[in-house]
Amino acid sequence: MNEKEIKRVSKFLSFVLRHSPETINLKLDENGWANVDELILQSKNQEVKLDLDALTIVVETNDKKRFAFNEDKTKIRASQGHSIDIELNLNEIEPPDYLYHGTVAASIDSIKEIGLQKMSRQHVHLSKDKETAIKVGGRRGKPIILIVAAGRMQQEGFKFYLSENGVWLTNEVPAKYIQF
Ligand code: HQG
Repeated sequence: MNEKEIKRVSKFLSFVLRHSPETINLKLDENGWANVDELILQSKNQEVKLDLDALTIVVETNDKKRFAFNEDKTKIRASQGHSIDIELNLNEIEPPDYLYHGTVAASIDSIKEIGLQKMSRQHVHLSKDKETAIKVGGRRGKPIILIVAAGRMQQEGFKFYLSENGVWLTNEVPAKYIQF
């Protein structure tokens, strides 16, 4: 598989495993796992060609490690980024003092007013370094990097989680913890 094919499969998996499994009549369990055989079968009439080899390549080589298998490779799920309501069973964990969020100018006024919100996802996504945040913000235009006082938030009762692929997650970030 070349880069382009890997990206296509990754995009397709993001769509069905994070947002819209019903599009291909796929059922996810309450923890977001899809049965691998069922996923392959239900993808037969789609434009991407899915088999166990393709899934393995995407799980292993994907730059962000967006997807993970269970131990015996019978199930697959997205490690974060869902808009559908699933329980990832993330453990609460102490964040570093500062985390970063990449966004764009058009969102700044609203963020100043109501803080960072989950929008359509299950969590607010934060990055451990500025470089990653620049990439995340850069998906939408010229990136603006916000610095989040995560350590102080946690001390004041907010919960933090770390997804399997290293994305920091929380439920909201009130504006007073954000350095603009
Ligand atoms: C913005 C990618 C107005 C927020 C990335 C962002 C990430 C507000 C957008 C993951 C707001 C939501 C998530 C407020 C937040 N008013 N705008 N109060 N609060 N926003 O895509 O963080 O490639 O849901 O700044 O790497 O951009 O998909 O979140 O611009 O980890 O694996 O609302 O998606 O990962 O956008 O990205 P998103 P995000 P994948």
